[in-house]
Amino acid sequence: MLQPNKDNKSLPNSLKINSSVRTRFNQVSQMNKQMNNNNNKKYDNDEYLADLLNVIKIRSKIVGVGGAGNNTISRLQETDLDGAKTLNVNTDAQDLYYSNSDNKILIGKETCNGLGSGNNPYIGAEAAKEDIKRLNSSLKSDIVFITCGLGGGTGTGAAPIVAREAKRNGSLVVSFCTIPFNSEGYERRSRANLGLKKLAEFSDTMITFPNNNLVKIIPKVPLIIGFKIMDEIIIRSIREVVNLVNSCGLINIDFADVKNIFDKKGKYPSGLIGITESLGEKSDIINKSKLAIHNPLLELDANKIEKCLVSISGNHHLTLSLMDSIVSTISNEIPSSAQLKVGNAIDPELGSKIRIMALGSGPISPYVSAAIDDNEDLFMKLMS
Ligand SMILES: Nc1nc2c(ncn2[C@@H]2O[C@H](COP(=O)(O)OP(=O)(O)OP(=O)(O)O)[C@@H](O)[C@H]2O)c(=O)[nH]1
Ligand SMILES: [Mg+2]
Repeated sequence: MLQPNKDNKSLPNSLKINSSVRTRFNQVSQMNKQMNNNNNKKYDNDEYLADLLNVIKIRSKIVGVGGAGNNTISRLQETDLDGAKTLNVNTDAQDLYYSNSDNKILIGKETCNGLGSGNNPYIGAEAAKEDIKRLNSSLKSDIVFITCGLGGGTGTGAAPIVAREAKRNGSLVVSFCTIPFNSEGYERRSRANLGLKKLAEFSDTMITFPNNNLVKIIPKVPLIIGFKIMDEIIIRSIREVVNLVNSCGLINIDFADVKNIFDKKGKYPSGLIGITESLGEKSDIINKSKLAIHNPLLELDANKIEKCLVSISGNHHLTLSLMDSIVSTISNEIPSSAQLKVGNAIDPELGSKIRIMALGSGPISPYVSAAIDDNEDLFMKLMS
């Protein structure tokens, strides 16, 4: 099979421009009209189609900011991530050196001398501003996923600047961030509150994981293991969303569905994600479907869901009856007025397992609304 050609040899130079997917698609449409008028047979071949697929492919970038963000990206690189480029951004040269990503940017060489921000989000933001041009040009993508741990200096201060630059480039920005454990102290929580507000300003959707929710589920876990589990949850979430986006294209309405969920809505950008796996036994399928829509790590009210995308993956033996159980369980958990779209992917590597991913919009994270409303007391109370 002919593979999409990176050089787009059969397409004019204008299409190689780093423009948004919508612009690229419009350019292709214009070109097609001209080609039809000229009855130009040269373009009716596989080489052209392969190049076309490359041009309209959704470009995804995953950016880790600060120590926690860099860790997440390094571990994401170890998985079979396909179809997205990764970028690590840090003020700390050592952390950045030992991290693993497709590209790296050491921000704030003047401000921080490669030594980190010293827990100061203001310095983190200044460091990002120092390298604003390099950041901006590295972020040119259709979708930018940002990941960081809020509460320190670099992620908290620089991630909002990264999000702002990505938005300036016209990208859809989806931010995955953690809120510190209560035990990390008042200062960290307070910094997280301010950072969350700024990051929300430039994100289309925020997926906010309060670390404390992990304590509620597995109370005896040591801090370091807690961080590792959170990393794993974020990695899975990003990887599954990237896979979903990659299995779509502009010509496939599924990309519009993903965008429909993540596009900014109102004052509080807040999104739901839940991923579960089942071995396919009926009662387990029902439990795992409920768990996906009521992700206990997020504290979001499924009754407020307005739009919901459910992606069900399994091997070739996934039956219609199991699919039906998943969809009817989830339909019963969300308002009848909610828009529900279901996708199905075949993944032979899952063996007998069935993976359920729910994405939703409508419910608002209480952390996001408290931060945006400058209600620090409520933010602190939520964490206690
Ligand atoms: N999931 C996860 N969270 C972490 C990890 N390390 C730290 N965190 C969380 O992320 C928050 C910010 O920590 P870092 O990412 O190390 O801080 P930073 O952004 O590098 O900021 P500075 O080092 O102060 O410049 C912490 O308060 C923790 O809640 C990690 O390895 N995994
Ligand atoms: Mg750091």
